[in-house]
Amino acid sequence: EISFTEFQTYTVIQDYLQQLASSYPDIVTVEEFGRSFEDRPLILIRIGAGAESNPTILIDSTIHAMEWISTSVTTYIIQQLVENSDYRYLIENINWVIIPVLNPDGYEYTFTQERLWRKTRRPGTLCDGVDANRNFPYHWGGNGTSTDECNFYYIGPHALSEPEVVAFTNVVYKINNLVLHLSMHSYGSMILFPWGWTTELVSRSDELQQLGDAASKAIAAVNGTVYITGPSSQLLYYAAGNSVDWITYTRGTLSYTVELPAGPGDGVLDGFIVPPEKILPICQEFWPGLLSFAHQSAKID
Ligand code: 0X9
Ligand code: ZN
Repeated sequence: EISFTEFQTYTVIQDYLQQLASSYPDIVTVEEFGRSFEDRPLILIRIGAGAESNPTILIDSTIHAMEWISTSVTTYIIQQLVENSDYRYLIENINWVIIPVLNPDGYEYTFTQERLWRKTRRPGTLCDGVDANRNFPYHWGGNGTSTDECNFYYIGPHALSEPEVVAFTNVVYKINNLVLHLSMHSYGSMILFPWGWTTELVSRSDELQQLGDAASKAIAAVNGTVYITGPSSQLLYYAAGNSVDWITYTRGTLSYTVELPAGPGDGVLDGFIVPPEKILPICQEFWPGLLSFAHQSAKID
C-alpha cells in the first residue's frame, strides 16, 4: 500500500514495488538495473499482461532529486496500472517499464539534508553533484549547460560519468518496440518535446505536438489545469545532454519531458515545494493525460 497524502522516501517506494511483485507475480517484475554512486539499488518495475512483442512505454522520474511531485505521480501511475482492474487492457496491450526514482542518492539527500537538492551526489572539489539530465552522450556540453561544478546544470567530468545515467541508457538499449518515453519532472505544467540542444524542429514534431495537445486537453478536462505543449528549447530553455534528446536521437521514439504543476510559492525555488494536499489532485488530473498518450502512441482505442 502507498499513500498520496504525503511524499514517500525511497525505502517506502522500494517496499511498495516489492509488495506489488509478490502480490501480482503474473504481471509485475521488479528489477535492479544498476547501482547509484552511493551504491543504492536502481530499481525499475515492468508491468505487462500481454505479448512480449507488445509496444513498450518507458517512464522515468526523479532524475532531479527535489522534484518530489514527479515521484508521486509516477508511483500513482504504477498503482493504477497494477491495482486498478479497470485498466487491465492497458497492460494487456502495452508493456510498461517504469523507474520511479532514477536519482535515489539525491532523493534521499532531499529528505535528510537539503530539500532543494537537484543533482547526483558524486563528490566534487568545490561543490558536489552532477546534473544527470545534462550527462547524456548527445550534444553533451552544448547550449543550456555548465562546466562549473557548482552550477545547477553542471554536465559532469565527461558524458556518461554518472552511474545512474549509464544504467538508464543500458535499460533503453534493451527495450524492443519502444513507442513512447516520458521523463517526469517539475515544475511548469508543460509537455515538452525535443530538441533541448537546438531550436531547430525535430523530425516528428507535428506528431509530437498533436499527441501533446491531446494529452493536455485530457488533463485540462479534469480540474482546468492547463499544460502547454511545444519544443523544449523554445518553450522553456536550452538543455543539451538531456535524456529526451538522447532517446530521440538513438531510438527515434516519441519522447517528452513532462513538467508537472508548481507549488503555490512565489519564489523560483518554491515551485518545487508542492503541499501534500495537492499530491492526489495532481496525480488524478494527470492520469487522463497518460491514458491519451498511451492510446495514441500504442494505437489502441
Ligand atoms: O532543466 C531540465 O532538465 C528540465 N527542467 S527542470 O526544471 N525539471 O530541471 C527540462 C528539460 C527539458 N528540456 C529542455 N528544457 N530543453
Ligand atoms: Zn527536472
